Amino acid sequence: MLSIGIVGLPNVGKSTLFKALTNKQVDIQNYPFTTIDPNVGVVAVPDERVDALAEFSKSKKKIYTTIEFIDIAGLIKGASQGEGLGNKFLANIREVDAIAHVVRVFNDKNITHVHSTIDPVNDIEVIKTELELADLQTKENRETKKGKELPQLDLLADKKVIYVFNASETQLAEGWQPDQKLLDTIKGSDYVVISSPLELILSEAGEDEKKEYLKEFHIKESGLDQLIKKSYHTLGLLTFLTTGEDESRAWTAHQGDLIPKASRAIHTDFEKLFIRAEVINWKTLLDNGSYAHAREKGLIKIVGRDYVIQEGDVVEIRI
Ligand SMILES: Nc1nc2c(ncn2[C@@H]2O[C@H](COP(=O)(O)OP(=O)(O)OP(=O)(O)O)[C@@H](O)[C@H]2O)c(=O)[nH]1
Ligand SMILES: [Mg+2]
Repeated sequence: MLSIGIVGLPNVGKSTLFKALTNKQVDIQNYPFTTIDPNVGVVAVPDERVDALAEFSKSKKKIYTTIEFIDIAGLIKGASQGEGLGNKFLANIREVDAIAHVVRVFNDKNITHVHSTIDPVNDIEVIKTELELADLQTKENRETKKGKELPQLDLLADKKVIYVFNASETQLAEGWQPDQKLLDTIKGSDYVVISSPLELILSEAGEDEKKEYLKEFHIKESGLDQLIKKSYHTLGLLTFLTTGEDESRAWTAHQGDLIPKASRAIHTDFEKLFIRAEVINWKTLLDNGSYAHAREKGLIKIVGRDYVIQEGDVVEIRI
């Protein structure tokens, strides 16, 4: 399962975002270091293709892909020397696939900022330095344990980062975007601009209500949807699908994966046992009303082991 660790300074809205993403009850307070023990939650990735295919096949079950989010304690300058809560919590995100770095953009004098001023560039540098220092410790620890069989080092600085700029609702409605200095600081990483309290509202709203809010704030999709898309993009992932009477289901693969490798997601033996597959784009299948129609028109491809899986493919694997 894809996992994402949420990091940032204390009191920047990490847990508010986590709660909006996972709908879990967590402690959100207006003081630094509210979160001590990490919060862990799993979210089903909303996917309209699964819904449409389930209807098409009259599937008994719909199964989405999932993402795990881990919300840890805030980090401050000197955490690696034990400042604040130290950085021992970083161990909880050592194995994540990507880091969501929450950066405070909203200005609210009632909410304490540990540096007293809103300075996203500086805040990002502080966190990056702490992650690097934590990596140094990891390396040193390995040196002292030399001779022992150690698994490959999971270094935080090597992980892909998605920046989450937490803006106020007003900034969001006014179309806030990072300025050039900030863009230079994040060096081409993917980013999203959200308002975490608004995300909380969206996560609790019904479908119609949600649409109203999105319109009001001039945003195309919720922060969750944006964050998922950026995560897939950052990590070079794609989604393919299977459908039938039992279930319609989304699966994750890497861009460029050959179909036998991608089919490991369905069953680890499939990579070895794969013979051929029938493949059709989900939309093409739906537009043609039935497998039979699509087949008559020659729209279902029969592919071998050398086929590169594509976003939105509906596959039926023969083993
Ligand atoms: N005005 C405003 N307040 C916010 C926003 N996001 C979070 N807050 C408030 O900021 C405070 C801290 O939010 P949390 O989500 O607990 O922050 P955190 O980053 O998890 O903090 P720690 O766990 O202490 O590191 C709470 O009082 C939130 O209600 C925002 O976008 N605007
Ligand atoms: Mg928190």
